[in-house]
Amino acid sequence: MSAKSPLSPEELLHLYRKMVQIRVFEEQAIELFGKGLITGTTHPCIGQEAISVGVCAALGREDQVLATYRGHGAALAKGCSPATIMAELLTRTTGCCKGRGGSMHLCDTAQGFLGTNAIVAAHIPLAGGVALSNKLRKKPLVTACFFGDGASCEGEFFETLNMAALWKVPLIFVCENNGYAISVPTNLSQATPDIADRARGFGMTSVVVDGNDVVAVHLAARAAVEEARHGRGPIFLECKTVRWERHSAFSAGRYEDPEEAQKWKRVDPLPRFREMLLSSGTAAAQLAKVDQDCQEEIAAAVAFAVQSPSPDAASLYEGIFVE
Ligand SMILES: Cc1ncc(C[n+]2csc(CCOP(=O)(O)OP(=O)(O)O)c2C)c(N)n1
Repeated sequence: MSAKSPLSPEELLHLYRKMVQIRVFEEQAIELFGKGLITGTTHPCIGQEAISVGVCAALGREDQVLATYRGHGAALAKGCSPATIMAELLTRTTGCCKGRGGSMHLCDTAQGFLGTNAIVAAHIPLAGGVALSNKLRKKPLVTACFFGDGASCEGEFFETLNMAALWKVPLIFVCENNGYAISVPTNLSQATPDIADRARGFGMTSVVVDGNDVVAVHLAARAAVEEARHGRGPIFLECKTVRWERHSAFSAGRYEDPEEAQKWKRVDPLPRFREMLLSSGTAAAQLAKVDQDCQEEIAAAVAFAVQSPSPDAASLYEGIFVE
């Protein structure tokens, strides 16, 4: 199986398992949203799984990740439990943030998952601060920060690139360029086709990678982690992908052209990777077993979340102030 791949069969299967886990999780989240069990909204990362999985598989357990409101995949890829993430989506007491955060505010510091953020680009300077802290404290940790193409138009994006490059902090900027910010296509908001070019302007190593090819993302991330870990960071990875049929599980940012809404399916990273594994010798039964395991794991996560209690009104002020 691995004759042509630089990755071992175990590594390839791990990437596949994580991608399926995230896909099934997101499908269930959409279903629960439809049933009214997720209040507010939720932003699936369907079709973008290869990015979070490829990057997080290159990180160690103590390395840190910050992500956006489209961050369920990053949380799972970093090793957070599907049950506690699902419970958080349903704002239950058993959620990773005790039901205080919901879909857009996930955090599990024990897994090095430092949080998702509903404010576009707000976590980018936070990630810069985390990486600077690691550098000043001489901790050999790498921080990865996921964000979208829309976020790369915010001022704090540029400020963080500048300071991170100036201070050589161990940070990997991971731009998930899915071509849209809600309803605005990148060709109407970006002056240059490659966002990676902006990072080069700050003197940073900057790579454009096919974000729908999990192996390509993983190899690029491995190289980036190696650089950052040895003081040669920060590194910029622009992962080109295609957004799912709408911005969120709510109707926002729906493509007007039904043909465009299906575009992500033509480049869907999951069947593509499955094909690659099958053609290089992985047994279909082995992949089917992974699919089945993930279905069962996420069904158990949903049952756990649905059966968990909502927070008591009397606990409203708990966990807000530092004692
Ligand atoms: C500072 C700020 N401005 C606007 C919004 C509203 N908003 C939510 S998501 C979004 C689009 C962001 O697009 P992008 O960064 O490309 O990420 P994607 O949703 O495509 O993953 C906007 C404008 C917000 N949450 N925060």
